[in-house]
Amino acid sequence: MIQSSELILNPDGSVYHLNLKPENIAHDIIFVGDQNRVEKITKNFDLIEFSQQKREFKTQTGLYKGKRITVMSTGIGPDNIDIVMNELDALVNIDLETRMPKETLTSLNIIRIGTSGSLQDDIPVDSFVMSTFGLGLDNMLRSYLIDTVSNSEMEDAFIKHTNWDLRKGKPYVISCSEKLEKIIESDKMHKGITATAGGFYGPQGRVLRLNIQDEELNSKMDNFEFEENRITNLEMETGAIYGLGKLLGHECLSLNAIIANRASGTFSEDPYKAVDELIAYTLDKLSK
Ligand code: R1P
Repeated sequence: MIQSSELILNPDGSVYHLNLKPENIAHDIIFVGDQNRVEKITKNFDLIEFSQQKREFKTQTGLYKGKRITVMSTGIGPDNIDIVMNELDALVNIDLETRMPKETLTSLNIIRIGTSGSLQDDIPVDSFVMSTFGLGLDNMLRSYLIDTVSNSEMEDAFIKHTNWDLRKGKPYVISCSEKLEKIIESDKMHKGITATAGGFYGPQGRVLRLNIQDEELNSKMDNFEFEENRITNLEMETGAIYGLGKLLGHECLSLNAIIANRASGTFSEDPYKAVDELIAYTLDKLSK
């Protein structure tokens, strides 16, 4: 039995941070970072059956062309993903009354619709990237036993190529769901490795007033290649979603609207339009 200090439930029986009960979520789930992006998706729904918000975690469940979908904001960063993935998994795979893991496990389909900065000149602002791998630079996942799900060869190649300082922790590499990749892919999507940083400024090579440990890191990431995979973009959630998804048995795919190009130093003139187009693209693919 899982103790109440470990799996915390609210007085109404909902999970602690997400404030959700098992019946509130669909098996197809869309993650967004920004809570204001949830309704940009659900305004396209035929109906919304459930809405909830606690802190940055806003959830709506409804029907899109007859398909039940939950849309949820995760907020920013891998630490939030730890909360969201564990509590979502608890909703389907732990009996919240007996506090025992279920014998028959449920696998959720989880798609992130995020924003991101491209590292490559040929992936311009307003384009879309599908993350075939998540490269976690953030360390969150290293609290779990990840050897069975991580790609240690690519990790080692990345560490060598960038001369990575292991005092910052050890990068990890996790692949996307091939099942979801097949459903969502098309010519419109760039594909590549998405690097996930544990912060927005120094951890992504941005210098305002502080010196950073490795000023060359972005350009070294830009020319990293492993078995014809290159690093396309940099954001803050994908590696953590892929890692916890693989460990817990869920299918996960991360899609990003490119709103900044770090190689050329440009930013989208209309980032909301790029996100709206990625939302329309994803809903269309999911409803087929
Ligand atoms: C940083 O501004 C945030 O934007 C990106 C990053 O991953 C980080 O969460 O994604 P979202 O727009 O989905 O939040």
